[in-house]
Amino acid sequence: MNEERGRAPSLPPVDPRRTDRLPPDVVTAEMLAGLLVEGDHDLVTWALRVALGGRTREDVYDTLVRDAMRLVGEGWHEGRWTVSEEHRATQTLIRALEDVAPAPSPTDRIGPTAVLATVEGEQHAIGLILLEHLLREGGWSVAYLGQSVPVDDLVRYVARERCDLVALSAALPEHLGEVAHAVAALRAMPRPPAVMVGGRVLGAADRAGVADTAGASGGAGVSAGAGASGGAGAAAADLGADWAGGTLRSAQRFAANLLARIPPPGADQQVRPRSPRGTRRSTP
Ligand code: B12
Repeated sequence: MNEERGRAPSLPPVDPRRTDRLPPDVVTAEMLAGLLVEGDHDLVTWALRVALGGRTREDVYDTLVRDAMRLVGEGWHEGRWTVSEEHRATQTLIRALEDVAPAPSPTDRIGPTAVLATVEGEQHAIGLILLEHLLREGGWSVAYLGQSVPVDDLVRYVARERCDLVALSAALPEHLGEVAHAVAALRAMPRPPAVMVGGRVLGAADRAGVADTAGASGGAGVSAGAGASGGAGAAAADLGADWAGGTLRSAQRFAANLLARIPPPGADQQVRPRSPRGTRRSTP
């Protein structure tokens, strides 16, 4: 039928509710990018579930999801896909990620708090959504503030909520100055949180280098990993953060080491509201 109308069938018939008996590498970045640009929510969720069924979450996020969005960006940059198609891909990914997010657990309410934000002007925030999933699985209570948070406001929030970790993300080099400003303001607080910085601007060269370095020395107050990835690493070191790098894999180890050092909650620990789900569907 499709051929008669001149349209090639793009996929074998699949039931998006079933992900069993499929090897995870069936899903490629090219396939995922195509599904994202089509805005096919069900099949994007299916593809992510298949991949997550056989690979670690950090691996799927650091490679498959990142590479698929890189392909979306290239298609947009080269004029093969329109701005609307890029936006649809972005929104489809954000929605599908809600479907594959880790199930709520008690630590969502009582774990130490990590705050995730981009600095003022920076709109690229999908990396932080991915990081939220990993931190929640690792025992953190996560406050995802999203895009473009003014530094003064961020500092007030961190003080009021007594947060232990702040993660900032940046994709564009022109925002590194604001990131450095945010890091300095956070470190000057009476009860400073650990600060980690990541994002596209820090490159992907650390897929090998930073991961190893962070594993060896990651922990609160340690500049782990920044030096290992050449130019991007040097820029990261200049930011003054406790940790800086380009992959979730290596950040996860830093966060786990930090968590292990935070004393368990006392009897007076307050149960916090869980981050609302389903609120990220539009870009403010
Ligand atoms: C989606 C997208 C957008 C969306 C973002 C929506 C959103 N809610 O996030 C919108 C439409 C808003 C957007 C806007 C723009 N964009 Co844009 N965008 C992209 C695109 C296609 C995908 C980004 C993405 O989500 N990638 C997927 C995630 C998973 O990858 P990631 O961010 O790198 O995150 C990974 C790591 O970096 C890490 N990570 C990320 N953050 C953190 C944080 C911590 C703490 C840690 C540990 C790790 C970590 O984890 C992730 C997994 O490994 C990229 C293309 C690309 N190559 O990435 C262009 C791209 C980044 N955009 C680009 C541009 C030019 C723009 C605009 C200037 C376009 C314009 N003219 O308006 C604006 C700038 C907006 C602004 N002021 O910030 C360029 C940047 C070029 C450059 N200078 O480097 C790119 C590369 C496209 C291109 N090829 O030209 N964009």
